[in-house]
Amino acid sequence: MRYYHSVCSCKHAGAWSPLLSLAVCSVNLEANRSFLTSLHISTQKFAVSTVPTQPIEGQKTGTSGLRKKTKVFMGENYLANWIQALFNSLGEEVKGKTIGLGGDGRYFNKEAVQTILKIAAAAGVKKVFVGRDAIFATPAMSALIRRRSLYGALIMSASHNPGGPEEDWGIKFNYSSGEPAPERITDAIYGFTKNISELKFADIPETDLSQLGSHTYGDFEVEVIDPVEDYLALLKEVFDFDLLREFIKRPDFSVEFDAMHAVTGAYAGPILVDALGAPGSSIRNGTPLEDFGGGHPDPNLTYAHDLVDLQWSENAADLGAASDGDGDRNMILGNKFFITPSDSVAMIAANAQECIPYFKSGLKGVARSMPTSGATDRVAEQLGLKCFEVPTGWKFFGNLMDAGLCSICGEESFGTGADHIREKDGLWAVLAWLSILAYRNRDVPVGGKKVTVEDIAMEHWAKFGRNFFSRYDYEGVESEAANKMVEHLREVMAKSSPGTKLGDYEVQTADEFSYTDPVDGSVASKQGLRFVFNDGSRIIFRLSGTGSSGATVRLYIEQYSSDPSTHKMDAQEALAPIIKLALEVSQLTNFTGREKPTVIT
Ligand code: G16
Repeated sequence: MRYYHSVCSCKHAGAWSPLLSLAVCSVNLEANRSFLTSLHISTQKFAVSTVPTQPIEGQKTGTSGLRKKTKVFMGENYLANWIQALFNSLGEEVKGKTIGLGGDGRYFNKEAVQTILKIAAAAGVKKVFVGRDAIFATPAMSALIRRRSLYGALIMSASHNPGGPEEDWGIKFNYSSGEPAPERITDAIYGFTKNISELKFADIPETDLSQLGSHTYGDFEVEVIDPVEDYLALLKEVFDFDLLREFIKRPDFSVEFDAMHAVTGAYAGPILVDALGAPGSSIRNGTPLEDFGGGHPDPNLTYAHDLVDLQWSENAADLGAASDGDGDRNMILGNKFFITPSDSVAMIAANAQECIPYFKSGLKGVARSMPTSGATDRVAEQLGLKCFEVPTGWKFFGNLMDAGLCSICGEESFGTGADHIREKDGLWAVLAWLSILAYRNRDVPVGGKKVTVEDIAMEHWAKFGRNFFSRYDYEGVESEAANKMVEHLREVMAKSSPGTKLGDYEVQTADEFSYTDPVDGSVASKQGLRFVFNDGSRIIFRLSGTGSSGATVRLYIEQYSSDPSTHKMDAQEALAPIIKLALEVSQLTNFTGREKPTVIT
C-alpha cells in the first residue's frame, strides 16, 4: 500500500479550520490506525501524518541525481524515502522557502509531484512553483531558480534514459545557484536514506497541474506556472533574437529540430517557431510523451537516427539539432556533417564574443570535463583564457561559474552550456550555433554561397588543429565484469611509468583522475582511468554514473592532428590504431564478452 492510500484525501483540506479537517480525516485514519504513528495539526494549519518507514538500499545519487527503473521508484516508500531524506538533510534551512518542481514529462512524473508536494509542505516549505502538467526542462528549471531567487528545485527526470513503466525514472535536487546539488548535499541525502525511520506528509489534496494558477493549503502555496516563460525571457537576454529571426526567415536557410518526443517539445514551438519564426514543420517529434514514443531520447548518432538519416539525405537542413529527455543535451549536425560535442564547445567558445551578445565583453574562462577532448584548451590558449578540467558531471562547473572563472563549458556527453544558468542547455546550444551561422552569413546575399556548419568546422580545425575524438559505450555490462576490468587497468597503470611504451605510444602519465575544486578545495577522486601519451593522445576508461542497472563502460579516445591534410578524415579511421591499443590494453572483450560497443560517438 502506498502512503497516500492511508492518509486522508479529504476534499476539505486546504479550506479549513484545522479541527474540521482533523475531524473529517479521522474517518479514514481510523481504518489505518496501525499504519500511522501520529497525526497532528502543524503550525502550517494543515494536518501532518507521520508514517513509519525503513531504509531502502541503493539510494545513492549518481552522476546526476538518483536514477532507477520506474517500477523501483513506484515501490512502497521508495520515492518518499529519498524525498524525505532530502528534506531532512536540508533541515531548518528550507523552512519558509520557495522551491521549484517539474520534470521531463515521463511516466510517473505526475503521480510523483503529488507525493513531493505533500512531503515538501510537511517539511515547512512555503511555496512550490510547479510547471504546468509537471513539465520543466532541466535548463529552464535552472533559469527559474536564478531568476526567481528560489531556494532550489526538484527535477524529475532520468535524462536521456528511456521512460515508461518498464524503463527509467529519476530525480535530482538543484541548489540555489541553479546547479545540481554538490556532493556535500547528495552525500548528506544518502546518509539520511540509510537511517530513515519515518515519513511526514501534509494532508493536502492533490493539486490540479493542468491549469495555471495558485492553490493555497493553509500556509503552503502551490503555483502552477508556464514552464517556458522565464527561460525564454533569459534566452532573449543572451542572444540577438532580431538577428536570428532575420536569418531563420531566409528562403535559402533551413533548420530541423528533433525534440525526440521529450521535454523540448514543449519549448521548441514557443521558442523556435513563435519567437524566432521557424516553420512549424521544422520541429520533429515535438509532442512530449510519457514514454518518448518508445524511443531512447538521447541525441546521438545512434538514437537520433531519424534526424541523422535526414541530414545524410538530399533533404538535409542547413542545421540539424536534437535534444534529450530533459532538454539539457544537444546534438549539432550540418549537411552530412557531425559536430562532436567536444568540438561544439570549442567552436562556440571561439566564436562567442563576436556572435553572441551575452559574451560581447569576452569570456571569463572556459572548462571541460576530463574525458572531453582538448579542443577547448587550444581555443583557450589562443584567447589567453584559463581552461579548467573537471570530473564528469555538470555539478563541477557550478563553483567555477559562481566564482566568475568560467563563461562557457562543455562535455563530450552532448552537454554544452554557459554561465547564464548552472546546467547544460540543449536549446542554448542550438541558438548558439544559429547565432554563429547568422553572424557569419550576415553579408551573404540570399542565394549566395552560404557559410555552412562544415565550413565553420574546417576553418576552426585549420586554425586550431583537430582533436579527433570518439567514445565507445558498452551498455548493460555485468557490474562484476566491469569492476574486474577496472582492477586490471589499475594494475596496467601501476606498471606504466612515464616513458613506458604501450604499442607505438609512449606514456606521459597513467593515472586515476582526481580533482581539487579551486574554489572550495573539495576533492573528487577516482574520476576515470587515463593513459596520456607523449604526442597528446589519450585513452580514458570510466564507468557511467547515470545508468539504472548493471554497468556501462565508457571508452574515450583522443588524438590531435595539426596537419590540415588529415582534417577531413573520418574519426574512426584516424583513431583506428589507438582504439585497437585501448581494447588490447583493457582486454575489454575478455572481461565483458563484448565484441562491439552499443553506441559509438
Ligand atoms: C549527466 C551529467 C553530465 C554527464 C553525463 C554522463 O548528464 O549531468 O555531466 O556527463 O551525465 O555521465 P555518465 O558518463 O556518468 O553516464 P545527463 O544528461 O544524463 O543528466
